[in-house]
Amino acid sequence: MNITEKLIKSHLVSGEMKAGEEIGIKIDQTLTQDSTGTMAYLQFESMGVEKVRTELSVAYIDHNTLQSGFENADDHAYIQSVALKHGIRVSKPGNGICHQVHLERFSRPGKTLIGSDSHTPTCGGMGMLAIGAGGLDVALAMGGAPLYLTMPEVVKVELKGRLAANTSAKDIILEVLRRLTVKGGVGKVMEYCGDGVLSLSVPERATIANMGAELGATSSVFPSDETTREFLRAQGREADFVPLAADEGASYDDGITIDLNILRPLAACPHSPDSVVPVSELSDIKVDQVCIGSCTNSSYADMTKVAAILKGKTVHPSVSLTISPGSRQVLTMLSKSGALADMISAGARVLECACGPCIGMGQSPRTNAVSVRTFNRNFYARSGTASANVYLVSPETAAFTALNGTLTDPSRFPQVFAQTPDKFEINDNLILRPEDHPNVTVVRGPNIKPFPESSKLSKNISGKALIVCGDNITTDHIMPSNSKLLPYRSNIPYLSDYCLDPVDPDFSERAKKNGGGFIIAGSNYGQGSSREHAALVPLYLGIKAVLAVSFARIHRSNLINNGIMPLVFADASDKDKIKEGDELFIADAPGEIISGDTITVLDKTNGAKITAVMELSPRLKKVMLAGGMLADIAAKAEK
Ligand code: MIC
Ligand code: SF4
Repeated sequence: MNITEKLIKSHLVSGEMKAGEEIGIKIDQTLTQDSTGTMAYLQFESMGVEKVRTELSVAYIDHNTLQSGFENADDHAYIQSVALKHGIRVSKPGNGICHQVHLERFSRPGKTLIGSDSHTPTCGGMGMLAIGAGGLDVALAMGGAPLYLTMPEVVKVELKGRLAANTSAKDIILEVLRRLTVKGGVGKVMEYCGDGVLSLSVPERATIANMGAELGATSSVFPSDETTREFLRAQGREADFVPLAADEGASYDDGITIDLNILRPLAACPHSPDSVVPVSELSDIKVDQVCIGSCTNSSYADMTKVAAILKGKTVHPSVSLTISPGSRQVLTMLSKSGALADMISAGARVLECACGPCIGMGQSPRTNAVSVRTFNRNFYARSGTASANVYLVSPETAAFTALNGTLTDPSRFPQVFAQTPDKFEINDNLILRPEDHPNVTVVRGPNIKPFPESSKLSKNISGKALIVCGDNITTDHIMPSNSKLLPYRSNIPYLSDYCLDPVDPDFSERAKKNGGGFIIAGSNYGQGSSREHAALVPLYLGIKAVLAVSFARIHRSNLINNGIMPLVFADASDKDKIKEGDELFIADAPGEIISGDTITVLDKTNGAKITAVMELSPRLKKVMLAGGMLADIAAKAEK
């Protein structure tokens, strides 16, 4: 068996391990973050479970840390109290980005983890099966339910040789993205092997596993070896180590090989993580902003490389450089080692340990700016400035770029080395344990609004095609997130005014005027984040189905969980038959779901009969018919 099969087999509770079949796996650990967490906990509360049934559940507060009004602080107070009440640990704001802190303090090889954040696979760098999911799936797992998913195909990614000077783990995953694209990983787990893996530290492996999310992959997995043991020992957690490797001659569904020796620094160009070219081809581009951090590149190792590059120099006059260390552990160690002083002296603006600019919480660049970031997503308008051009690069490329003012290939410079400590600074005093807080009362400020409820699937469904979108529509398009909107993650009515705003600012009004309808889309609809709001808001607007060429995994589950039909064109060219404003009609949707896998959509405006596919397991058919997961649970409870 390969590693993925071993991890799945040891957690399998239902189904057969055949690619494409639905399987259920036991979940050992869960994580939530605050921007998806409020909804997840409201849903968890509605299930009536007293204490979580996982081995470990952690609620992180790391996204909405810009408290420009009472809203974010209300969310924090709600999350902290509701989590402690139900047996969940709380990582307070300032403690760091969920994925970095989880890797440092809680990740354990051989275990399963789901998180209400698409970059949860970061802990795949530690030999975990770590999967991003919608908040409702995480709420269910906290209640002890298995995670149901399609048995993935496993892709062998063989890394050969060693990285050249100032070439980075980030360049490895950018190379994978260049080859496979943002939809190349859908339905797959990327499993890394080869002698090249041996030379990568756990944080480097985590960078690669993190950005596997941009491939659309279910997860990414690394072996657990002596390097893993060393990392755990340095975190004071050697007892958590178990070895994990693929069997000799293990089989895989597909494979690619990357020769690290010839890999050169790469950059993802605007506006997609797969628009990858060598940095050396971009050297004429003048840069206005450089942002270093995010769950992809904010480890102590990354930060010490950046500090070494900046030491004794000054940031270019036209560049604003921000640095957000990934965790308080990283920040404390940078301050003790003097590396922080090197950054500050060079002119870096040091931000708190949080997601920050990655999700547009501050530091939106100026109009038409070029912003170079070590982050994982450069989707259109995500930075908060629609006209900005964002490039994704390694920490080495970012640091040299900040000094030079133009996109700079770091391999032209002498090698800089990361510091790899024998012992990390361990201080978990910002992680609250429920056993220390036995009598908590849940705090609900005025920003906490109930989530919209779905209703039983109607027999006949009619409505207008409200919008016809292109390929690769992200959840950042469907439900934008930035400093102005993130404070309203618990307020679906407010958010509904901004649905699909970057694609068409009139969409929301049109949807409201028509009492809902259909969304028509191209391939990979809903790529990117796990935010359930990209389904909850359309539900609130009365969207009955999304008819697309294909869907991203997490968003498809979120639609089903919320009773919205994810329909796939049987013939992709049929998409061109539907024009915005066409009247669409589905006769006897429940009957069609019960009897098969196809749904006929009639375009009443032009008479076209379009066949759409909706492959659902018997379990999901029930969910769809009931009108969503919570409705299905309620119906079962009534019985
Ligand atoms: C993101 O990077 O897009 C986010 C913000 O972390 C999201 C979660 C969210 O929208 O709250 C994700 O990746 O799932
Ligand atoms: Fe936070 Fe950005 Fe990572 Fe999302 S991708 S978890 S916003 S740092």
